[in-house]
Amino acid sequence: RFENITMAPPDPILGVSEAFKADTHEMKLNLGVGAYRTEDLQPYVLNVVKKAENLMLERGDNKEYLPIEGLAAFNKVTAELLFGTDNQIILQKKKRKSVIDVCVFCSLKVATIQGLSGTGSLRLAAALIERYFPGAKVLISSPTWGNHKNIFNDARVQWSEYRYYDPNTVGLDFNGMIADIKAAPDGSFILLHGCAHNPTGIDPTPEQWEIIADVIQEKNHIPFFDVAYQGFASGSLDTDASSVRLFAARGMELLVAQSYSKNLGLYAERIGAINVVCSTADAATRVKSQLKRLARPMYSNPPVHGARIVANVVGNPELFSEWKDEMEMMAGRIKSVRQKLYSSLCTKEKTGKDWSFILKQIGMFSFTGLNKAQSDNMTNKWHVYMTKDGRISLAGLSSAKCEYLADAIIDSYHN
Ligand code: PLP
Ligand code: TYF
Repeated sequence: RFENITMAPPDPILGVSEAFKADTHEMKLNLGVGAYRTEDLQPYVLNVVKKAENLMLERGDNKEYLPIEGLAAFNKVTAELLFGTDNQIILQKKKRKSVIDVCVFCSLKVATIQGLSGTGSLRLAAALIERYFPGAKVLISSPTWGNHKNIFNDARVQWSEYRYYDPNTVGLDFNGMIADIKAAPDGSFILLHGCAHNPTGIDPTPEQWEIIADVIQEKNHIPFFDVAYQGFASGSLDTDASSVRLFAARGMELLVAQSYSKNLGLYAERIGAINVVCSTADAATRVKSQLKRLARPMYSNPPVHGARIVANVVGNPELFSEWKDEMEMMAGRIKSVRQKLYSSLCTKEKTGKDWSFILKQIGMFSFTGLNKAQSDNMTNKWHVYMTKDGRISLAGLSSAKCEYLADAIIDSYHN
């Protein structure tokens, strides 16, 4: 009976926005959810998105169902964006059929299907693991994006954590990470944030990625990338995909979930993809058929609008180049408030505390090192809304509010 159902806890990230809305203080600041804001702290719709939508209207695109695997033009460009257009694993071999060259899609070594953004794509991959790798374990970083645990719990996939964050240095615990990946049962799935680690903003260096790949290969593990911020870490789409490409270049099998929520600002369109890189094109065809089989009873087929936007932007050289400019602008704004926050902290801090970790972190977030009580002080006293793990979203900060935020952080630290 429904009467017996208890209250579910609120989402620790999305719940912050609810509390923010209810606050009437004039200085209130929402640094909870990772969503890009303009300098006026307003949501931002990219110009290239508006242009793509206009094109779609002009063409009179219809609203017919998509196939289970999603929009073909989207799947093609999304894999290209991730792996690079000239990557061997996605180059379509041409087979001669009669007099016409026919592109044979099944010659790809990667099975790509459109997913319900990053979350839905991760969930589909989790379902694949649950069905075809019974008993396999997924290793996730400590800490990680909170929803990872929910996703694997609901898919009934076992997970455990590998060390990642070192509170003493507010940096990467690389030795701990490597030791834990080594200690995991052979053939485990290792969940890695492709770039701009959420929540810490701390990424391995290219040299460290090589070592991570070595260990994963030695242990016969399967890397499972979550790429939610391609373009948002460095401002360059290619640079931010280099971790994934490094693994792919070694000929490893891998899973990669992609999201366009952040880099194209398509949060509510729910557009992303799951890519499964296999060792043969044959295996990729079979995996794809199974992904479709998993998707069918879950949601039948994915939504078309966001997929068309991505296909139009990434697939059109002019819009693609404009997108890169806009992304650089967004990443640049975040970098500039990061710098300003750092300078304000250094000027105001009287104890000589070293704040340089803030500059070393990348992407939308900064992990401040504030504990739960200090984070509560930020919210209760200063009306700064953030997650209780000490993460702040710099995408929700304006340069006008950096000084205020620095006061709040310093007060909370010494609280
Ligand atoms: N993975 C990470 C690490 C994230 O930070 C997010 C949130 O942006 C996602 C996945 C998925 O987000 P979405 O479902 O909106 O694509
Ligand atoms: O970490 C964040 O803020 C983003 C947005 O259930 C998000 O990843 C947060 C929670 C959630 C979905 C997206």
